[in-house]
Amino acid sequence: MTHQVTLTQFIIEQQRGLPDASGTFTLLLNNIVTACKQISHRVNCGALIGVLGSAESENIQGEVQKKLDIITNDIMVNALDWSGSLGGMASEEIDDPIKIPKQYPKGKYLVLFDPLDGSSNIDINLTVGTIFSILRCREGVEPETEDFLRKGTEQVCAGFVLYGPSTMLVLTTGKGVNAFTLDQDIGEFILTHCNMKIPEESSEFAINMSNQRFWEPPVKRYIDECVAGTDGPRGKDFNMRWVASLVAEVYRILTRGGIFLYPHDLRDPSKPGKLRLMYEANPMAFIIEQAGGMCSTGRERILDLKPSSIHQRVPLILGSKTEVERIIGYHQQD
Ligand code: FBP
Repeated sequence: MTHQVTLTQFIIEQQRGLPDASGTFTLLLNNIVTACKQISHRVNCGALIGVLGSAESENIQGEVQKKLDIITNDIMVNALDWSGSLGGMASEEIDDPIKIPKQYPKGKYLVLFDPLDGSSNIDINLTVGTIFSILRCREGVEPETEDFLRKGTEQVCAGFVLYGPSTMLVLTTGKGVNAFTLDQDIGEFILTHCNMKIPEESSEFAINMSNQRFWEPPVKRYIDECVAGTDGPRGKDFNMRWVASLVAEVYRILTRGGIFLYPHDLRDPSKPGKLRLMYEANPMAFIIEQAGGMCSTGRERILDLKPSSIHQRVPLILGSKTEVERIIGYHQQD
């Protein structure tokens, strides 16, 4: 029988030999994974346990929260606050950084997360996910908001869990991208996709076409050329997908290439894009770059942006390298 590598074995082997490896990071990751298994179970049971539908509340983004937005946020917080590995947390669903309760020790990491990405898909039984980003922090002090506002290049780990036909974890610690599939029978994530690499070229794009009239000229030009197919300057046909779940779009791009755009939107100058830098764009950018792809606002590399607030929004363009380079080129010519 072939030996199956569990996530725990994979992480311990990756950490072995690192000069400052104390096991704290392994514990933190283990706790995130435990939370995600609980979320996977809730998402899977859906209407059977009454978790679908809206709650009577809005989050900091002014979006109506789903019941599962609140439940999954609580699952993450409760799985992480006691461990002693964290100095603090930040969540899409909570306005300010979440403090570690006084009775627990504070640790050397910060975690930022979107507990349920793509939650508009939950009631129609499509793929959703949890996204997380891990940063180091000053040990033993109460982190201020400023301590969280660090460039994506400073992430020590990023990952997302996909609750789809199977539950999968995609992970990077800066040494490539690996994906693990949850074996529901034994409750373990098993390494199933080693060292994932995004094909450099592709002919598939993902964008919400209903926002077309609000796009800037470089994005409009790129999509117009894709849609023109063999009759246009690209001389080939393109395919389109839009799941409306960032986790699902990124996973598709990791497996067969392509490009995803949630570009700058001229509708509302106070919102430069829809997606959030710190717990959506940054972790995805770390993963995409580690898999050989690119991630940009169209004008700047996502990982080089200096965040101005925890819930900051950014334009997001990610995927196969040559396609992202082309769009950056169109922005430079604009
Ligand atoms: P949430 O975090 O509120 O779920 O929003 C993020 C997101 O769902 C992304 O996963 C997805 O790419 C995008 O919004 C879909 O946006 P739209 O509603 O324009 O299709």
